[in-house]
Amino acid sequence: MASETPSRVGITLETFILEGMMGHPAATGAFTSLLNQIGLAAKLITSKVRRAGLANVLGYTGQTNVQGEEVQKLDEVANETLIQSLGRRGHCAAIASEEMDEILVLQPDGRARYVMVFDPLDGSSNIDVNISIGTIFGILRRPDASLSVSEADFLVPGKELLAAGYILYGSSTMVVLTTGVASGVHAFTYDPTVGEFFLSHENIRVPEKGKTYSINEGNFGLWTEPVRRWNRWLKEEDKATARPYGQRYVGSLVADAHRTLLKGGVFAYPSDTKNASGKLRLLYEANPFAFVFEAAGGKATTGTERILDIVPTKLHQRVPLVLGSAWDVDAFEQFVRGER
Ligand code: FDP
Repeated sequence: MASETPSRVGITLETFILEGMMGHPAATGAFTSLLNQIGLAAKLITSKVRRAGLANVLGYTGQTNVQGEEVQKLDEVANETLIQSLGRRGHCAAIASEEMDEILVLQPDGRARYVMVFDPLDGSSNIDVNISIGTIFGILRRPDASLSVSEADFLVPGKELLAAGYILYGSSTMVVLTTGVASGVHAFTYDPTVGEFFLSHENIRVPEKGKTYSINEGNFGLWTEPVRRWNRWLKEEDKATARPYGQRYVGSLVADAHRTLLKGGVFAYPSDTKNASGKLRLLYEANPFAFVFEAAGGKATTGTERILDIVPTKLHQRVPLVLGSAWDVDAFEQFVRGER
């Protein structure tokens, strides 16, 4: 009888990475070190996020607190924390951040073979109201490390990602990480009493079909007709397909996508008359999540094209994003094609 792989639940993120459990051929010392630096940044940012509510007590952002220090905006703090953590070991040649207009070179010589993209604090409009926010990241290998690092290193399709994931600052802090389909998607929950992330969700699989949809429905009047028809269809009654679907929308991509990953269903931020190319950013938001969802058996599309196939033309490019259970993403595409 074939023996089952023993569960790793309960091991620390650091052990998981060090033991090479990601199973990726590129998991050299440099790569694992980079992953560990993300774990460190997650600890540092979570400690700041957890104290964010106290900004009201200690001084509003942009003002001076009772100690006479300037209170920095939390997304800037998260950005700087990531830059410092990733710059420390010299494995990351450059970063592209949602917070910065241009790339930032961290290691100009050819020894650093990786670059990283991140959105340091996504869903920032939710900070002031104490609702879940997150950090999104992706790691790419430089096509040619002998050339000087440039924007071109970042303008590659998402299918080239070596690793991607996110940190969710929710009722607990969680790091969700994958190095692709072969290694699967794993989630680590933070225990603040010991200061460690422990493997809590091993090999996450998106349910094949869900029963919730997540979209800013206030944009109904701005959507294209196929998107409106899809939206009306979700609300019709049909036992066979579990409709009407329930509606869930936090307004923080990390929170909405994380729920969709675990429970199934569909998240959508389609293009509309206000955002002709969608609202979300290809490099920092759509690609890392598309990589995670595909590794977990789900799908991610613009409605007409697989997200991970898109060749970016600029760093801050926006893209329509629909991701979730394979059945639900297929249904969206069928509406766009006029097949339903
Ligand atoms: P935010 O504007 O608060 O930073 O990418 C930004 C984002 O949040 C996503 O996290 C979220 O999914 C989306 O925008 C929400 O947009 P709407 O407010 O237009 O629904």
